[in-house]
Amino acid sequence: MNKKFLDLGLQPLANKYSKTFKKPSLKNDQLYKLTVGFNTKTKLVSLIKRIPDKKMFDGNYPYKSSMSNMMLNSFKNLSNKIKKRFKPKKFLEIGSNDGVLIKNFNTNEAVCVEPCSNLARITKKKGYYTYNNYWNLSLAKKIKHQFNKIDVIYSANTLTHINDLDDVFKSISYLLDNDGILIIEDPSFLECIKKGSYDQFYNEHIYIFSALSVKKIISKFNFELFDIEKLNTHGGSLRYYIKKIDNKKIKIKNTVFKQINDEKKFGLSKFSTYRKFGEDVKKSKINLINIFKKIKDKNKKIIGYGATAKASTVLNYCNIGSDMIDYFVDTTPDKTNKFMPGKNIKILKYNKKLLVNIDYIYLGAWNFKDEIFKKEKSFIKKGGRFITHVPKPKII
Ligand code: JHZ
Repeated sequence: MNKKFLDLGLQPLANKYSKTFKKPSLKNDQLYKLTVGFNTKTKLVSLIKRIPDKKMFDGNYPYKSSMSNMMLNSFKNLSNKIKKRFKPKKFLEIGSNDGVLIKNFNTNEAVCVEPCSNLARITKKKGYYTYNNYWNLSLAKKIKHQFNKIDVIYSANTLTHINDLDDVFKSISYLLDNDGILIIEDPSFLECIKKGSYDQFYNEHIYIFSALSVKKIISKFNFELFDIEKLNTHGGSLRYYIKKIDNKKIKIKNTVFKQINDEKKFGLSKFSTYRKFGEDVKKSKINLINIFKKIKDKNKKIIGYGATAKASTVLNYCNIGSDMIDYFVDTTPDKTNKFMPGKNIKILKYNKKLLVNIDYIYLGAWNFKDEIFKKEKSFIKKGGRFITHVPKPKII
């Protein structure tokens, strides 16, 4: 039932930035085949080969959600909204990262779940009850024992990272109060197709959700969608509001029918749409490589901006290395002075001086384009240009 539609070749683990560069090898299990399939029955898009959790989410996870103003604002607004709309007495976040959302709650009203110990330590230090565990049924039982039921469970960019979705929703159903609310947000597959952002796929993103697929999975656990919000974070995400079917106090909003309708109209129920996306990605690769080659033929200097997991997919799929990109700049301390996964391109700590005498910047963090353009006005003023592959490979 899981029909392959996208082949992104051999890829290293994204988010594994090493201090010294060594070409990853298949033999040492440092490369894996990144292929993506569509399940015609469940409508779920998923990676065909999965990597064990422990290889990805450990005590050295470098990504911190607090690294951008856009995310700080988005989470601040959301916490106000949750407090106003649902008034939770006990709020739980699955995948609390560095506490970017939870810090807007009091320590006695919020509980964190975070498998990466370096991140769990941050929220623990701030006084939040933090379980340094993977999300699963035995953890849900432990939390229930300690706190009884939870009335709002929230998870952003996390559930799509967990292999066993049945266990995910079964555990949530176990812990969530009968009148409780589950809110999840993740990149939208519809936006991914519209934007040609194939780089949403890397080892960590086992699934890319659509409203169609979420509706199907949650129905197995007696849940239903009652509201959907469109977000511009992470290149276009959806925030799904979910309740237990037996809870009749909450009415289902039109946003749910509208999103599902839009997805059906676009063709997200049909394999042919996915197959076409796979073909478009091949063209995107050729066009991006041509842009880089043309620029390099003129001996111009290119650097990368935002050493994202997404950029790792693009560089490895398109085979773009240090012959094209001199270095990446990034604000994340744990990525500094390391190499892009699979490529001998160094990541330097962001500093405006690193943009001087640079002709082109490849936007690794294209999802923060507006924030970056605002920050780099002087680069643009001096004639500097950006390269992106979203929605089509081009120079801006
Ligand atoms: P960003 C990560 O993906 C991994 P990535 C993960 N699997 C996931 O699902 C998503 O996040 C949500 C830097 N930056 O958010 C900071 C600057 O240097 O697109 C980050 O390293 N300067 C959990 O890695 C990177 O860019 C800036 O001005 O694809 C952004 O990474 C800004 C705005 C960002 O996620």
